[in-house]
Amino acid sequence: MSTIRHTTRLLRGSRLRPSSFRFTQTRPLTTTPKVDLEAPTAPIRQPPNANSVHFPGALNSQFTSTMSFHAPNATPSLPTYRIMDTNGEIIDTSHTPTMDAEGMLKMYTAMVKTSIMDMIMYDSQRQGRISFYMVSSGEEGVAVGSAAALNPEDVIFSQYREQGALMYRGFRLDEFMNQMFGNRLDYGKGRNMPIHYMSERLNVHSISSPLATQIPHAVGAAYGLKREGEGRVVVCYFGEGAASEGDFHAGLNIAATRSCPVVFICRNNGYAISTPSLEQYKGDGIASRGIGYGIETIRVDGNDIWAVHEVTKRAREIASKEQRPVLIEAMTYRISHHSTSDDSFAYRPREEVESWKRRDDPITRFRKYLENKGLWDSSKEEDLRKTVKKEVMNAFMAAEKERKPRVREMFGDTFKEETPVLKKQREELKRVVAEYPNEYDLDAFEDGKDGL
Ligand SMILES: Cc1ncc(C[n+]2csc(CCOP(=O)(O)OP(=O)(O)O)c2C)c(N)n1
Ligand SMILES: [Mg+2]
Repeated sequence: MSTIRHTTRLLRGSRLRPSSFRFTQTRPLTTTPKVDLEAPTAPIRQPPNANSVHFPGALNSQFTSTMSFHAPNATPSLPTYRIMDTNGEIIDTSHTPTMDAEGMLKMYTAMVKTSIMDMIMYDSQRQGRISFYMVSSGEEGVAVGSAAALNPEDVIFSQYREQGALMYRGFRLDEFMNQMFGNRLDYGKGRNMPIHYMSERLNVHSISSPLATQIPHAVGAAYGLKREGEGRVVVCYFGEGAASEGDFHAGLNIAATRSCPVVFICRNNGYAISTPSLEQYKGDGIASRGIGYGIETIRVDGNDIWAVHEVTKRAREIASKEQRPVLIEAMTYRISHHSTSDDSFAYRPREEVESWKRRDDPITRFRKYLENKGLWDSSKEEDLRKTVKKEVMNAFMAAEKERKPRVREMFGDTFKEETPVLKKQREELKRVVAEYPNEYDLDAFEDGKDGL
């Protein structure tokens, strides 16, 4: 107890001055940080004859003389929130969406554009024109519905299957393509595999291959935004498989204990490559873990774009106004193979995939809603698809023709200035290239061999 009080005094005394912290946020701190350290002020005591627990680690538990282990299957599963059924009909009219037609069509266009880009890029990998791709088919409702509920200043950290969120935010097709071809216009300077997008302009951090590493990064950024005090929030996407990583647990616990304004969005799409969700965990999905960490949590039908939109909007409001984290578990289905390196029919029946595609595709569901409203029809659909295909192909061909970044770029950006060791390695490469010109054709790279 005395340790708690002593620590509290220490923290109060320091007031955590902004100058003692360094953040990766681009904006300087202009306002007094509004950080509530939430240290307990009163000593925690066990009053005589108390009927509830007052141990420092659990404050609201009643004593009982009935011995009962809490069996997970005795607790009802968390419900799944839904607004619109698979026919595009609103189930409960008290939740009728209020978005204007322009907003709805913007969401629909982003979904269709994402799915067309996915098809073309998947095929192009099969033709050997890009090295890798990941399709988000079946999950466009989660990415687009959530992105549409955010403010543009909110910061996004994503896993790799949320291209719909980028598309909605305004990441252009040429930007997608430049990254996938790793050409000289790629913001990542060709250093990453395809689909590792980033956009400083749109407040989207770089995707990173090792699973779940974005979660603690997102929480740290959210803590930075809390100190900035302007109400921006972080949105962090991840899959249910990534939630098995230690980073998930560390990230959620830090977010809860430090009250960080972050909305966690878990896409539970049924699989982590070949591992079905139900082999990945024994509990009630990912949502039950949020509650375990003391985080307000909701489970939502991820194929219902309106439900995703509404819960994200509310979650954003909680995170921003009340400065604490929220977890959304969006239930969906991965229609695509995991990636171009996977053949999912080796571990799941083709009929299962076909049935989801036919029964509950988020694009079809939203299209039915728009048609019911008189906002969409098959001729509009045909026009949109034709236009988007052309746009994707134009961006594709332009990016494919671009030169690759200068070869020396691969030595840059790890250190502020080139270190003697890196300089030696670069000069050695230059020497090898000059000695074996037939082995190293650098014509496809900007400035050719002089780019070293
Ligand atoms: C730390 C780490 N372990 C393993 C992998 C290999 N890996 C890539 S994606 C993936 C499955 C992730 O599943 P999930 O989080 O559910 O996302 P989904 O692919 O279903 O969208 C695995 C195991 C990795 N990239 N990083
Ligand atoms: Mg998954």
